[in-house]
Amino acid sequence: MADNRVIEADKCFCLGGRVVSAEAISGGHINKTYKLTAENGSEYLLQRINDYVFRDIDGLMSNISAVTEHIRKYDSDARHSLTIVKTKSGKLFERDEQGGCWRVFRFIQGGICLEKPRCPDDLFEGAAAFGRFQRQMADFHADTLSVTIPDFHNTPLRFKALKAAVKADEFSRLRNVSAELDFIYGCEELAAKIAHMGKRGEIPLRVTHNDTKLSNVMLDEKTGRALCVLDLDTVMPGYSVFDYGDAVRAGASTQGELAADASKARISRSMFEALTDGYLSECGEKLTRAELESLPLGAFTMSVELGARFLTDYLSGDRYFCADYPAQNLDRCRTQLALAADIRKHMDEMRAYILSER
Ligand code: GN1
Ligand code: MG
Repeated sequence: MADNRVIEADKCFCLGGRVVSAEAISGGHINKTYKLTAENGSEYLLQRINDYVFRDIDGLMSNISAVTEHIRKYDSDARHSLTIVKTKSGKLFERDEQGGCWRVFRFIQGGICLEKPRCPDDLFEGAAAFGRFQRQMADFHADTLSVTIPDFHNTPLRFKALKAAVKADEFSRLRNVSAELDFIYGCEELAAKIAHMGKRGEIPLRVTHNDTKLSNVMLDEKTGRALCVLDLDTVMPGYSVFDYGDAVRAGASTQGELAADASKARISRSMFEALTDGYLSECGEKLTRAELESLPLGAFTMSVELGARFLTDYLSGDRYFCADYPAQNLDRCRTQLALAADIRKHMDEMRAYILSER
């Protein structure tokens, strides 16, 4: 099935009759998405999965199937979890003649996804959805999941990759980045702490989402309440502090990832509090004391780690994160580092808030 033949999805998938309309949906950077309407009025999301980023599509789809079925044991509302529509031969996805991988989900009615919070309540709801996910998955054996991107949040390895890119300096960009490198290298020990705690078993390996930004949550368009979490491709074994930390990094900053003035990125107190309240209202009781105490460090680590990833990509010629102009990944890096510096200053206060509220 080539992209221009998506209406033929009815040949492979169990849909409500013929496809009568197909519309491309923009937004995602990784997969291609179309909304389909079938003859009987049922609506679906058809996606072509990016098999350059995700090498093990069988493992990825089995993960999503296992996780969504597990969630439905606790909450059978069809709007509260993604539902895979299988192929006519009972498979979770279909491979076309060109090797492209396709899958279908039921379309969730009356939902919206926000790129930015309109108010702190939106962040509360978004974080509550990820907290609920954490709570519902707490009794699921994380080690039965496939690892869809190996070493995704292995911070020490991200530092190693940066050092290799510095050494190679393939594009002679090193001369522009000395301040950024000094900052990142100065964070190395602190940013590796969670990885070490995990290795020593001081925090548990759990089922984590790994891409906990607000736009990956569907909210009810009328009530603004969270319906379900989306983009389950990076669901893998991981640490809750990174899910929380990535949500803070992405959602509670005063600046977006591409700030006009990167040096101005700060943590917003009101956004941080709303996000923390939302997340912990759902899973606070499931987290251990060590996890709760490490949440601010998770936010710091995610900012530094992503800063290091952007810088690595800048030095390596923008191979991973698409760049609209040559220094875009350097600008993205600078925003993350300014945010990391501000989080580091406020970690004690953040910890006090987290612990006093519970
Ligand atoms: C990538 O493409 P998107 O927005 O889903 C990246 C995340 C980063 C994010 C930063 C698989 O996510 O880790 O936090 O960009 N995802 C992958 O914008 O690398
Ligand atoms: Mg994603």
